[in-house]
Amino acid sequence: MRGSISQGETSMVMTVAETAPRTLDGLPAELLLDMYYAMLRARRLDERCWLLHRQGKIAFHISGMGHEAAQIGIAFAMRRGEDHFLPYYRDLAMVLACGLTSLDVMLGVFGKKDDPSSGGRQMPEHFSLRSKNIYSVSSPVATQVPQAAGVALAEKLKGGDRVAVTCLGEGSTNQGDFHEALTWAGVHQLPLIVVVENNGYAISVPMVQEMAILHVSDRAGAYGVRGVTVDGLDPIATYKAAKESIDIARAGRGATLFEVRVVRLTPHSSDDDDTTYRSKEDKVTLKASDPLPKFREHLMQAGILTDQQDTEFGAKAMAEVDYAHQTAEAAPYPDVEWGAGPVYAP
Ligand SMILES: Cc1ncc(C[n+]2csc(CCOP(=O)(O)OP(=O)(O)O)c2C)c(N)n1
Ligand SMILES: [Mg+2]
Repeated sequence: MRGSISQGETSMVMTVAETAPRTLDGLPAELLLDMYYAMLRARRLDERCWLLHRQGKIAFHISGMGHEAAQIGIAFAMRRGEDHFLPYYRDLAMVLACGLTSLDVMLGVFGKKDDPSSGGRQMPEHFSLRSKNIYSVSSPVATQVPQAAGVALAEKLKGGDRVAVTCLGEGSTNQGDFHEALTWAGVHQLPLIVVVENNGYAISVPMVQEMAILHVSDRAGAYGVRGVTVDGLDPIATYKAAKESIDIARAGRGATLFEVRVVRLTPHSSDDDDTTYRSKEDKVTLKASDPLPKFREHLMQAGILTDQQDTEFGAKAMAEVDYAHQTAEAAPYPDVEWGAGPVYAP
């Protein structure tokens, strides 16, 4: 497709890419396209994991669908691979953006020997990658929050300028670990961002039965840290708010309790049946909240993403997922003795 200048005047012909706006909402088009691709890639990998589970090829999967906009907004505001990141099980898009490859994730999902997170010892979605400062997920929820406070305190004592970012669900904020960590974050003004991915459910328990406040971030004042709530379905708003919080932490001005309002588009895990506690109407509303098509539409309307580019992105993401799936499926399992060994010690 060409601009309005006659095609004969080749020296003056401009492509759509050249005439397309180079910024949107104050952010460069290249950044926004990278963010969109990162969301798309995570979604395709996530969908493949569900298929593999339904085919009986993998034992378990926890999905991040509906959380991608929030996770990518935050990840892109970090110094990815350098800042400390202590994820939770739903952070697929974020660990991919911070340095795990699709193949790394698939090796973990299949429990194969070359899984970089644990050599097949941990459950799927117990991500880690030492070389990119991604710390191992532990199954007991919220344990990563005091660990992140400890990492942030160590960074501060060493005089470094890296921040620690950790994520958990809103239901998990009722664990004692969360309160202990936030208390430390306030007392020591730690370079820490505690991200609460609030999807309104803790497995089958709705938020009204989890806490008697509207926003998790309302708790921030009690710890002496900043509290922020952002629309986590909007990657641009999340990116901007995360950047501000990270800049403040990096400058030594303290921690933020950073709540993103998201949706969980799937059941809690591959072992859950959400039709027992979510209505059909609820599911329809959920689908309409999906952040991926919303962001695609936003970029297309602004002339930043074209149909052709979207098709290319889709094909690229599928090729990566196909490769990761096929390679991981064919890869060897660990020896039984190795698989039964500890996670942290070799
Ligand atoms: C200490 C502990 N208690 C209970 C569980 C079982 N469990 C796993 S996930 C989960 C729900 C967590 O909900 P939320 O924090 O809102 O995160 P979401 O799954 O919605 O992202 C529970 C209760 C656990 N893993 N650890
Ligand atoms: Mg939740």
